Amino acid sequence: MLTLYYAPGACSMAAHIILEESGETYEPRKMDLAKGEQKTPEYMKIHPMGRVPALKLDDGECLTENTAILPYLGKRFNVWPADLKAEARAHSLIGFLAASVHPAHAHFNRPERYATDQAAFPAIKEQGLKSFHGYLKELDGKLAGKEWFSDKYSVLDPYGLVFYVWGVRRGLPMPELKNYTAFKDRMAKREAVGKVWEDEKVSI
Ligand SMILES: N[C@@H](CCC(=O)N[C@@H](CS)C(=O)NCC(=O)O)C(=O)O
Repeated sequence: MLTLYYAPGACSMAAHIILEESGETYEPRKMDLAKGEQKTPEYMKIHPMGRVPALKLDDGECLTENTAILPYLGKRFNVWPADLKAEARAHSLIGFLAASVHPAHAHFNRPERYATDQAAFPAIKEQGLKSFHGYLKELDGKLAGKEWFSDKYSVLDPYGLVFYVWGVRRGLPMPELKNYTAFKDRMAKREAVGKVWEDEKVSI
């Protein structure tokens, strides 16, 4: 059985939604990041960086990083593009979300990762939020005339949804992003998304 280590409202929400939609029985292990549960020696054996998500596989091996976990779940549960080029595009989007969009947000949320001098924090936060907002606009553009990020529903969609939620949480003018907002509305109608949002106390 798969075990998902996740935290409310975190980027692990993508894997959480996919597992809920899979219909397969899995073990959800909720972590309290504010209490530092991700930094306990026990958890650091599962995820050496002390982050979520982590996915424990049926044989006990642990996968970390959305860039690995999401393709794994997508292929296992048939929510991954089959076509060679579409698959390459999926990797491209996951890379963009994990390596650009998420770190931009981290500059706002975790400035202490980027400077020891606290006086630098306001500038780091301001630029991080600005970059994050710019990336959200790019995501809005990618959804123009499309229902989902790929040709059909895939793991890209729950992952894309995470950053919409964060945009709302940061008070960005998300309704201005028409395609992204319509996408969020489509996602919100999915039963598993409602279930996960209830569990993770997401209200947007
Ligand atoms: N590159 C990682 C990022 C994981 C990550 O930063 N997770 C955050 C939550 S969104 C976390 O666990 N933060 C806890 C901490 O930094 O202490 C991935 O995509 O899996």
